[in-house]
Amino acid sequence: MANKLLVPLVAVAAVFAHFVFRPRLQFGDQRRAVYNHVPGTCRAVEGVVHGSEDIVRTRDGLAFISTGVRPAPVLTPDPWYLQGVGKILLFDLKNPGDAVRELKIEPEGKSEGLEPHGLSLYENQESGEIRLFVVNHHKDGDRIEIFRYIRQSAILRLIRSVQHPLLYNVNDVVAMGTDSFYATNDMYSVRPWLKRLERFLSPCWSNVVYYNGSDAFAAADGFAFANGINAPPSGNLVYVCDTGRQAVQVFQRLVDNRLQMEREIHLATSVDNVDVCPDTGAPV
Ligand SMILES: [Ca+2]
Repeated sequence: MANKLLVPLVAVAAVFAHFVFRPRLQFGDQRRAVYNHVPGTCRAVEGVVHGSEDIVRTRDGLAFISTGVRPAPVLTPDPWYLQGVGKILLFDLKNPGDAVRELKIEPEGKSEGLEPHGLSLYENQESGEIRLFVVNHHKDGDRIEIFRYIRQSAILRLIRSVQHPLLYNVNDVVAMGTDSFYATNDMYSVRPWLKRLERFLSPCWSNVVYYNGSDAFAAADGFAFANGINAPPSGNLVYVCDTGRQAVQVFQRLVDNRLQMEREIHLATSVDNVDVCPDTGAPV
């Protein structure tokens, strides 16, 4: 009798474990496929002490680097990374032998509490203006900092700081104009223990928010973990990396700036940031 009961109990436990643990297993890359890429000769760039979460570069080869972001509370914090100080660094790809340099932020004092995560550039072809959009996990809440880069003095001058109730767990940003952008909220929960539960159960409550310069709304939702976001120069598509689904999702940008799913590119690995090929506009 006991054996007869054991069989259905094991079957039920197996189904339960499959649905409960699968999202966590996928996110942790335990089923990952490994591909061998040969990008060419690599060397470490001096001056980036605590790693980098994102890098963006101008058409003429200036790379802006975010460093000092702390590990998410759902991960086991590494004491080394907890010592990091938030900075924006600059690396000139035309002078690759040089080390990075830290960019000064104006007005003075605005660099306090900076914990930069995702980055995006907006380059005005006519005026030459370069704007850097920075996801900042400020101690008083997430925000998007919009800086103007002053090339002559290598300064980032703060133009505006965008806070909105819909920007609460921001991971990455893509500039669509001088003051407009899409941003990903990688999770819905804000409290650390709820984040752990959400990461574990993966209920797909993550979303993408559009900010039009004065207000924001959810442009797309239902992501397991919306991470990197980018757009081709044409601006008619938006690419979103869903780390939980291990895929890049391609969206059509509608006239009201909401996003409509066009296709999904499965990559069999936990995708983070996405770049854009400057020649073709394709995600890379
Ligand atoms: Ca990211």
